[in-house]
Amino acid sequence: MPMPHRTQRQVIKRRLMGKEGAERARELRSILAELPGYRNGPYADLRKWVEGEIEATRTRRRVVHRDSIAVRREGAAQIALVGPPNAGKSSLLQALSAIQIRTGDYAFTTTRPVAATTRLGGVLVQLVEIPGLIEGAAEDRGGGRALLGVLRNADAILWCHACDRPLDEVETIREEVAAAGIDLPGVLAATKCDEAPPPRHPELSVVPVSVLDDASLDRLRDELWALTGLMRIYLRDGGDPVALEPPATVFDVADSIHHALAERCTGARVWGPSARFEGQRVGLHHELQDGDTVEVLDR
Ligand SMILES: Nc1nc2c(ncn2[C@@H]2O[C@H](COP(=O)(O)OP(=O)(O)OP(=O)(O)O)[C@@H](O)[C@H]2O)c(=O)[nH]1
Ligand SMILES: [Mg+2]
Repeated sequence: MPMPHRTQRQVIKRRLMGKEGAERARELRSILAELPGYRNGPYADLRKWVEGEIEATRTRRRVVHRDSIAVRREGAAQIALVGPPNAGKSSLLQALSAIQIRTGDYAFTTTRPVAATTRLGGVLVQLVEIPGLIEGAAEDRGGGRALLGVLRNADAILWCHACDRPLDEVETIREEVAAAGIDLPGVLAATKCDEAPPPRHPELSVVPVSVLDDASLDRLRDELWALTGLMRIYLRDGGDPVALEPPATVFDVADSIHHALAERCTGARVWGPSARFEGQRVGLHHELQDGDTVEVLDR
């Protein structure tokens, strides 16, 4: 038995208090997932309101704040590479994308955020190296505020830590990021793992990686995809998959291709994890899973 919708609205507002950007969008999505799926009445209105808020949050996130360094968003998600100087951030960025960027065996080779897109299982995702975060960054040391401003707009963080360095170095930076009120999902890339064994981390899952080892880079790609929290839906007629935020239905897939298709769509045939059998005929509101293949049916 769901709680009265008025109480529910207050609870929702309280949950959103003080949350902005990616964090707010995440909270809104989990609220949406918890709401009962009534089509009419006050609960349907509440759903509509939450959906509107998700859209508004998304738009706000694309507008870069004035005192931050602008990074134009591209692709289905944005993942920031954050770590101490010389941790191998630029080298990773280069290994995962097609860009040429300066790397160097000294600190602060990179002075401004550098963005590049990478393809993760057919979906474009943007990676951004956030350079030069140092102790005191949250109080604007080393121009930290502008850099943290860029980081605030990201969807997730790849913490970069060289295996041959003490873990404290990356922890100091994690503290600065936390002090700035930024709380994003993340994993730890244990870089230069050809030089020293990877560390354990009490909270973060650790991905050992070396730019000299392609297999380690492939594993990192898988972790990065998981970090986006998105799902890939393949289309029966081929081409790149579409990336959607879960939970996503057949309707959402049709809508992401074309609004007009969503209006005409009557359901789909589905192959993959969400199908009970190959080519199962499902309705508009069938919930899809990462890796499904869909043939949208229309009138
Ligand atoms: N052995 C080894 N060396 C690496 C690896 N990745 C990076 N390096 C070296 O580490 C040094 C620093 O690499 P960068 O990619 O410039 O590091 P960064 O984190 O971008 O550094 P800043 O921009 O100065 O903060 C360079 O000399 C790289 O060649 C790796 O996987 N293995
Ligand atoms: Mg660099």
